[in-house]
Amino acid sequence: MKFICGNYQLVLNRPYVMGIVNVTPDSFSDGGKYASIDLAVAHALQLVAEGADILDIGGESTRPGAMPVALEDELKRVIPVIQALKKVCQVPLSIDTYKPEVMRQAIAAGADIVNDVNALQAPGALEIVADSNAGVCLMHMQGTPHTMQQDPQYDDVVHEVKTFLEARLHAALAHGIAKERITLDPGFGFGKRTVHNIALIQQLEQLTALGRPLLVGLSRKSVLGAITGNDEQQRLYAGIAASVISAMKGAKILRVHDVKATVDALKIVAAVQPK
Ligand code: YH5
Repeated sequence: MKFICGNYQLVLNRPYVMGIVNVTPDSFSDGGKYASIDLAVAHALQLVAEGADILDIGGESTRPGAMPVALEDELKRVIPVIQALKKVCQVPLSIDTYKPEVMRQAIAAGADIVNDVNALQAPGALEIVADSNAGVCLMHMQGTPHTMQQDPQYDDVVHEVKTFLEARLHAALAHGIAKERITLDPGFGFGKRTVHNIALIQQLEQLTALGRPLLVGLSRKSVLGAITGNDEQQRLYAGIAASVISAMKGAKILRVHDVKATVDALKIVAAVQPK
C-alpha cells in the first residue's frame, strides 16, 4: 500500500518505523539557546542510524494532562530542527502538531508529513495540508489532551474510532487531499482506558478495512504500564510485543522511541510473513 508524502513514495511492503524526536524546552541555566535544538538533531540522526524510516518531530507534549505550549515557543523549537534535518537526512520528516500555523511553517521548512492528533479538525488545517504535497496522519482522540483521560466512555470503541476515522478520511478527500497521502491512527491512550486500548489492539484488523495504511503509537504508553506494572522507563519489552502484534495485524507505520529494538523485532516478523 503506497503512502505519498512530500517528494517520497513509501511502498509500505513491510512495516515502517517512525522514530520519535521530542524537542524539549531550552534550559535556562545551561547550554544556551541552541542546546535543545542540537540535542534533538543529534538524537534524530542516531535514530536514522538505528534504522528509522521516518522521523516524527514534536515540540508540544500531548500526553495526558500536559500543559499547552504557546505557538511561538513551539515554532522556535521545531522549525530549526526541521531545517537542520532537511539538509542532512534522507528520510521523510513528520511534524507532530495540531496547530495549523505550525503545520504551515513546518511544511515550508521541509516537513513531508503532518502528524495531527486532532485529525485536521482545527480551522484552516485541512486547507494548509491540501495546499501542500505533504502526507498526513489522521488520529482519533476523545476529548482534548488536557482532559481526555478524566472519564473516557464508549459503547463500542472499535466502531466509534472506525466511524470517526472514516469521516475524517472523507473530509480530507473532499478538500482535495489524495488518498495516497493519508494514513489513519486509532490514537492509543488518547481518551481511552486500558480496556479500550486492548480492544483496539485485538481488533486492529477491522481498521484496515478503511483502505488506508494504519499508523500505531503504543511506545512507552500507559496501557503497557497498566498490563505489566512497569513505569515509563521500563516498558521497552512490552512495547516490542505491542509493535510485533500491531505489525502482524496489519499496521504499516510504528511510531516508537526505541528504534533499534523495534527494527530487529520487525525483521523477525518479516522473516515469517508468507510470501
Ligand atoms: C500516537 O499514538 N502519540 S504523543 C504518554 C506516554 C508515552 C508516550 C505515559 N503523538 C501519538 O507518545 N501521534 C503522540 O507515557 C502521536 N499517534 C500519532 N500519530 C504521546 C506519546 C506518549 C504519551
